[in-house]
Amino acid sequence: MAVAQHRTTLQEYITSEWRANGLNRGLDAVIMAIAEGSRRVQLQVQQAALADALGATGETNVQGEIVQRLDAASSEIFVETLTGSGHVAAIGCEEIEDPVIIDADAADGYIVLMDPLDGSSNIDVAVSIGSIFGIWRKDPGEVVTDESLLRPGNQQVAAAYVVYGSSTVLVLATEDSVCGFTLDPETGTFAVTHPNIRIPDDCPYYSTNEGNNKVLDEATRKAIGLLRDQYSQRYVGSLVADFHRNLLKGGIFAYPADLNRKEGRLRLMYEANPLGYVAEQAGGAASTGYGRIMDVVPEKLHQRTPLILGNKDVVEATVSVINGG
Ligand code: AHM
Ligand code: MG
Repeated sequence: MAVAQHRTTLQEYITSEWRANGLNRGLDAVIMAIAEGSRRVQLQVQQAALADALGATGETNVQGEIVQRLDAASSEIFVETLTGSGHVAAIGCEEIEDPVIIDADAADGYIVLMDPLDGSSNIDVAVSIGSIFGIWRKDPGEVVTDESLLRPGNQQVAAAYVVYGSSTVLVLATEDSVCGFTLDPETGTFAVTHPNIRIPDDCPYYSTNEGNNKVLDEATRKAIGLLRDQYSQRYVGSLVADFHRNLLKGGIFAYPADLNRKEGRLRLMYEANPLGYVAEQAGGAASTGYGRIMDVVPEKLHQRTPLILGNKDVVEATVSVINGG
């Protein structure tokens, strides 16, 4: 095999590009903690069946959902690596009912909201899953409390997600850029493979759970019908994987409110806000169906939201139809 070219590692990227641009202090340590956690989680994902680590823990989380053993293991790993970064004041996690306050008055401290293992229904069947992180900066002098986690998405300073798929890819969005890094499983390092990600102008795909069609209101059913008429469907059932494909290839993801779930299915703070931030930084858009995701003022850590996410013009057209346009 030909010798691979040297690629900029995540650490080099942060050091050379971010520091030069006046990176928020301490954010580099938080990102490297996410990368280290992801490396460890992907090892567990790869080895889960061999290690008898698949299946459920027997517990349900705060949303009443069955906790898979890898959900719990991933949560523990990221809490450990983020705590070790020395710059995380608090963590909010899908699998943990209350905020985890690490260091309430940490200097250069951050608040991280995470879904440590997204796509739980795909864990046991070797289908792509992922991790999602929204990152907020604690105010100088602020002593973090549980309420401090309830910040709107428009105050995020960065967001990241990781796809554990046929390769492991970490996508990092800051106010400067969106960049993708692929894990080299032999060295355990992430290197730049997708610089300056912009969502393509074309939108070949729509991603939605068609099984929910029967519980949509008339306007939303019409909006989904228009997507069906125009685009090819791709639906993995892991939000991270569906979003990643649509970000690189063009596409729209829709999990709208329905008659049974007026509040939506997905979680605002650690699914919709971070991916909304990535989408917007890459030229896309994220909506509840009624307004911008990142402008929602959160009331609860685990609150749900409808989510329409992807190519800006297609998101806007879909939202318009949902609202009777
Ligand atoms: P999870 O965080 O418990 O894995 O649930 C969220 C997942 C998303 O990854 C995915 O988009 C959605 O649930 C799929 O839901 P459905 O099975 O209703 O289509
Ligand atoms: Mg999830």
